[in-house]
Amino acid sequence: PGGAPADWPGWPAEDVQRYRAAGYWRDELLGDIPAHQAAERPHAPALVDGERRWTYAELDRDIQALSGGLHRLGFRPGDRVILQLPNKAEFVLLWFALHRLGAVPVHAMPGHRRSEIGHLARLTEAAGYVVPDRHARFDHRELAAEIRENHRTLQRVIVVGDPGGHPDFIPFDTLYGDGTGPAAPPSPRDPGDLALLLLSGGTTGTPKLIPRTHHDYAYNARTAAGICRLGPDTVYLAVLPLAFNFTLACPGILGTLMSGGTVVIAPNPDPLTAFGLIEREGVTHTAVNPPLVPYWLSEHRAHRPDLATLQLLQVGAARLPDDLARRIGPELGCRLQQVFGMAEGLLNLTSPDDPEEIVCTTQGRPISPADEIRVTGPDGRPVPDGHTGELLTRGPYTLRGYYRSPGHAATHFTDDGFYRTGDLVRRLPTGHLKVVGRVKDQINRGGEKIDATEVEDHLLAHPGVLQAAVVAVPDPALGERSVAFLVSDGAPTVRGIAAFLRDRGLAAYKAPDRVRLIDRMPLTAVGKIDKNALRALV
Ligand code: J2J
Repeated sequence: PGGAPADWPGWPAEDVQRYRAAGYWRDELLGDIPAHQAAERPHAPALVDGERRWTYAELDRDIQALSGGLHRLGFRPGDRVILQLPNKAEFVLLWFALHRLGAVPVHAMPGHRRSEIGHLARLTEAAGYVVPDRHARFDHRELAAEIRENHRTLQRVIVVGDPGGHPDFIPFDTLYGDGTGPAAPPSPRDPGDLALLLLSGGTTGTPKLIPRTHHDYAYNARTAAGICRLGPDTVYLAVLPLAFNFTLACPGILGTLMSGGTVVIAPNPDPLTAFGLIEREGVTHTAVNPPLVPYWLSEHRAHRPDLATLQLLQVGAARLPDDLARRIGPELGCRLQQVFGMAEGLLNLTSPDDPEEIVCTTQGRPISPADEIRVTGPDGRPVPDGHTGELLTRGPYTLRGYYRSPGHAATHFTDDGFYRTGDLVRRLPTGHLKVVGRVKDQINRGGEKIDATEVEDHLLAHPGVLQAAVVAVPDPALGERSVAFLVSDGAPTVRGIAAFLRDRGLAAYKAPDRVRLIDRMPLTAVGKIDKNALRALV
């Protein structure tokens, strides 16, 4: 059902054979990882969330019980289930329980609202939706009720916490039953089947979904874990959202659990929360985005926490300024690793063996020898090393097309299957990449991606707005911020626009940070809105 080949283009047969023969793709299902580890090291610590702790045996037992509960509720292999949870152990438990059953988690971010979730529900025909009761002063049960009302396929809502005034919502805790019931029948899925759906940052108006398979995703996590030298002694602190590809699999939670290490969940990204957990749990590895780095440095100076166990701080999702990068080692006493990744696949890491200069000034190199890289100029032809061009890539864990979206094949992929990243890079002779810009119409707001077209389409629905263009402008704290240029017969304000977009169900982080009214849009020679000219106005 979910993995019907018509829903997404897989890899061509000869590549499948090549990736298998090379040992990149193995016959492993993501849902089997906890059971394998439980057999090997039952009493080793696997997961920590606040005062709650699981050994591998306990983790496996709970996942089995949950999978049985999901099965009794009627979830079946191939069913898509939208998972929208903040940083809590339940995310990890449910993610594996869905895989154990053969169901397909659809990753939503905690900040997503009616517009994004409705789109996911429609596109995936999801059978279920998992939410917290309340999070960040928002009642997710109300959103869930509205989504279910409007999507007939979506019958079951699972609530982590109190289902409130919704008697037919299923409290997460009841999925365990009495803990002795049968697990779901073993997943009948193939490692090449669709395993999960990740949201793309998007550049085409509506968010696109990225199909990831069991063997490609496991390969991604295992390879990253090898480069980061994870092992049974690793203690990984999950600071960024668990649903983020970076936190989950680069190497993140998945790489740590595959290595027999311990995952510790940070309930929020506050540096003092992280420092407390690093000291208490002996954290060895963690990952943050560039806007968090100055806070880590200043709070470290102010509070002098003992970070002696911390070996590696990964930083990625947006460009880390070189000067900031250089301060991390000396001030925090750990190694920096730059991470340039994308939910679509390709992952670049600096290595612990790279010289300091490379670690501080590049965004790493591809993790797999089978990652193919092309850097092309405006004419589509490869540029020499050291010159700027668009990054194109193909490989054993990079998608060949979006989910249920054949229309995007021509714009986002070459005829021979390379994915156009939309990122402008320079490649050094060592293979390391420097990210120097972007050709895609996107704002990278401190690591959160905003699709300009998506926001513009919503703005044009405003009765007072005649024309709209959203552009990125530099920002000292976030790297970039969004500015909406509007041609309007009214006087819309930032707050008014934010309220309008919120009412339309758009996630709050997509609302423009600034609004500027102009008389008419500057146009390019072919009559399109000239965004370079707009940026120059700021
Ligand atoms: C500049 N731009 C970067 C970096 C990502 C690991 C890390 C990050 C992501 C991620 C991820 C960048 N410097 N170091 O999935 O597994 C921008 C690029 C890229 C886009 C992808 C992972 N690291 N970027 O950020 O799917 O523009 O994934 O194409 O959210 O983020 O965004 P996303």
